[in-house]
Amino acid sequence: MVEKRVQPLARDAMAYVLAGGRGSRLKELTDRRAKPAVYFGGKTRIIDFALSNALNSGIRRIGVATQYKAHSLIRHMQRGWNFFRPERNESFDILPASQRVSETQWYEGTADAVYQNIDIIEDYGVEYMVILAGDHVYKMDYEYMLQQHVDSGADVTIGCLEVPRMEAVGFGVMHVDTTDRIIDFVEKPADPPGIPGNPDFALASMGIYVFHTKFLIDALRRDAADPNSSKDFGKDIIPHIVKNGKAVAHRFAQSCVRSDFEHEPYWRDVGTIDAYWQANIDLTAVVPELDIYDKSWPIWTYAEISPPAKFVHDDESRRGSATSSVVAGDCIISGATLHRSLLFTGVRANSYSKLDGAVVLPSVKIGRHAQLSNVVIDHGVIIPEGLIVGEDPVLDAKRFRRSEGGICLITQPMIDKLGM
Ligand code: ADQ
Ligand code: ADP
Repeated sequence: MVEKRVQPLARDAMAYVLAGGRGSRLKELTDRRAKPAVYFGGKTRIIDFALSNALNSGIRRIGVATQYKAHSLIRHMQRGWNFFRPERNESFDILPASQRVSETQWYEGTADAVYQNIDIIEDYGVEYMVILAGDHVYKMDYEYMLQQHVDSGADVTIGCLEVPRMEAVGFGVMHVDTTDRIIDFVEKPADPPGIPGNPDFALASMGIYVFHTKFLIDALRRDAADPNSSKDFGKDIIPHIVKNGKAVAHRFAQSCVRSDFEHEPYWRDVGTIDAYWQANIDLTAVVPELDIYDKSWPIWTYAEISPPAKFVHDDESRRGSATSSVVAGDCIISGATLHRSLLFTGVRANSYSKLDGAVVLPSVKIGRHAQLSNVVIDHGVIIPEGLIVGEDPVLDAKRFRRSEGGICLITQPMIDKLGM
């Protein structure tokens, strides 16, 4: 008799995506939408990476906790992530902070964003919970992490990355023994401890946790009853388990999904204008570090059905061309020149305009003779004729949000103030 294949653990897991944080270091880009809803890579939004990872890993039950400026995010998920069928034991729940536990409360911290929906989680009756952050760009097969969790008998398994030591100030940092059991965990230390034998690097938490559901629920209830707790995974739940239970580190390198093109494990926070610009522009490289064309690990999204991109090049020396660029559907490059730029759906670039190092969000219109370098242009902005950005740093900083790295974020209110 043929032996039945063992069911993947992912089929008995729920992915719970925390998508309520603002991402304030993205400045005006998150004025109207939460960080997970920010556009990334020409067609997708940041949250599509965590959601696609869950789906590609075999997880069929997903919950997304939203809070800050959730409209754009909710609309995106309603349009693009609406194919789950209860008849097939699948579900996709959007869980806005809705004062379900007490009438006055929003989600206080990340643990509270799960605690307030315990009844929903219990209803699913799944064995494992995979807690994810909705605001990172990476490809990962969570099945490996689930397997490690079960094999090691851990109370919690934490996804972790090696990062340069001083960059670890923004992360939870852990100390592990030779079996990768976590013996110490400090949330956002001012002076992060290095890895023994590799002191210039620290082991940073990716904010990804696997629990047995029952253990998680007990931990959340205990934490909720503690008046001194800030109800946060990184500050409260995880340090408590490290001290009183068994916490194990899962190395991202073991479960990161890489195509033939990708040499290093790829994970980006894209939490600042500079990091956001860089990660998008990186996709225009000859061989990008992140392969978004890998059919074995597709990044699912909502994308409008759009006509093809068009490049208009005529006899009146209006040269519509793009080199080293990524251009989505419904763009019309009419006598404009693009280099090392990434255009989302529906951008119009008019004659004699020039873009170099431009990340252009959907539906932007670029007027004739505009010259823009090293910019991020927000959704729907209308760039006036002849606008020049990227030549005079002092003037740019007065008019736009100019980052430390010299990238200008351009939004419509900033353009309106110019009176051009
Ligand atoms: P932070 O990066 O500071 O630390 P945090 O602000 O706790 O992250 O947010 C984690 C996730 O939860 C984000 O996806 C955010 O959008 C979401 N979120 C925040 N507040 C929320 C709320 N009230 N309701 C719903 N969702 C909310 C965490 C860990 C660190 C780890 C880093 C890795 O605490 O230990 O190193 O993530 O980025
Ligand atoms: P997306 O994030 O999908 O690009 P928009 O940029 O259209 O969406 O808007 C994000 C959120 O801000 C939506 O909730 C939208 O209704 C709201 N919004 C859009 N334009 C304005 C505006 N001018 N003033 C206030 N809110 C706006």
